[in-house]
Amino acid sequence: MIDNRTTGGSGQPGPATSAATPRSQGKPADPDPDPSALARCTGLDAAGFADRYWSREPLLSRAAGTGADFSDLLSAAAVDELVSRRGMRTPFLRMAKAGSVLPASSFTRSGGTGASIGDQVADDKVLEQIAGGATLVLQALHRTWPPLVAFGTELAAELSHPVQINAYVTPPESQGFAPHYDTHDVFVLQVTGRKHWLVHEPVVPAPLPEQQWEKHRDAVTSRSRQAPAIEVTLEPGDVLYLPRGYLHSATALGELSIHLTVGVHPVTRYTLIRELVAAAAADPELRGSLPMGVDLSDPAVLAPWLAQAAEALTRIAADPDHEQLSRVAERVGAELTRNTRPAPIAPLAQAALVASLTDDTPFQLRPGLRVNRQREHDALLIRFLDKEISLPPAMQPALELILTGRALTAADLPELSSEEQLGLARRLLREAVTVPECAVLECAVLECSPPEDGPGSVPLRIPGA
Ligand SMILES: O=C(O)CCC(=O)C(=O)O
Repeated sequence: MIDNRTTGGSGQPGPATSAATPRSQGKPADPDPDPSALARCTGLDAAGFADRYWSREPLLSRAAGTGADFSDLLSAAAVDELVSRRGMRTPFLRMAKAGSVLPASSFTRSGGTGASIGDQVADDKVLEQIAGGATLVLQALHRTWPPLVAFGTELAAELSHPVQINAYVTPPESQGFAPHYDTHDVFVLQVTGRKHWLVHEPVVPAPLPEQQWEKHRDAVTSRSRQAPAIEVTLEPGDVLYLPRGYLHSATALGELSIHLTVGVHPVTRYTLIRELVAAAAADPELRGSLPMGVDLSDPAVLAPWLAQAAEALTRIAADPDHEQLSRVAERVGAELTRNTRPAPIAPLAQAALVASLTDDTPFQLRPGLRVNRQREHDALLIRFLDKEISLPPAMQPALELILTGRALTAADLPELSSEEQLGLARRLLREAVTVPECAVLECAVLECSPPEDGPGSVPLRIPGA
């Protein structure tokens, strides 16, 4: 039964139950003809979403209130193309039916001569499985489907946490997955058709990646038999935000349903503790041995030593100039770099541009690229992705200007001769630190934080967010 409260009646965004709060609690985003990715997901400005909902409360945003429409991001025709013409392989796709995941052999086979690897999608088998009621999941579309590559890059920059995007394609009157929770937050974007969702309160609030639902199967099953916290039918353009841990399951209604699930993998306080402890290995005091001749399994014996170790960690954490604290920040930055994909580049177009570059060719920082710069032994070290390059320190002002994300030409680069300007512009294009101005990815221009002295990452944000 559908809880009528969940439909919002007036079509205004509103709570499904007390657990899903109305958008009116935050500041509605200005009616913007070109809303940001986050505003499309929430109908709110970034501050309104951050203050009230982020990582805290479910949020239901109705298309009737936000005017959202996601048909530019994916369509049934796009799913057909992905399944039949792109040679997709597992684990980029999965299928599930009535709560069970199907074996890959039931929807894959070899692609024949010249493409014989056996785990490629078999379009005819997918057709058969969908006709039999199975749900198709296309995974990691933020990597492979251009509109979602752009959307995912923009959203990750706005949230400053990594995102992934999967699509769920469910035939009428069918359910793919059993009730479960995810260890990442989700924005569920209904693209086409209608899907009925049941959501239950977490059995493990804010679970970490190592706290998967399968380890709590009995608790999940028993909670999912209770009355749901939220019961809602999503229609095209509706979005449901669920912080990690909320149990969910969904059934397509009378027509084919396609939804996108944007998973947000947050950096957590636990990440900080983990990295703080890792950085503490550099501290000789914290490497010290515990006393001999005592029972180290006795809590009473351990207590003062534990208090002392915790105090040393607190000292590190409380001192903004502490060397170990910079190390924690570096390690968090490295994790974000590993998990966040910058905008794609076009290697051939980029190489052609390097060859033809003049002092008035516009270029910009590659959107979504995290860049760490550091002065070391009279060199300026630039770290990004898994690469490191070294530049003469005199190029720092020019580099800082590039890191602002603005569109520039070589002639704009300060404090360099025209030969050095062209040399730096060519080098950064060849290293894929910069790209032709918005030629590769249609996206918002990203701004960087003001330059700092010493080591520092460049947190990217959307102007005005
Ligand atoms: O549609 C389904 O069966 C489940 C969807 C889901 O778990 C998700 O979108 O995260």
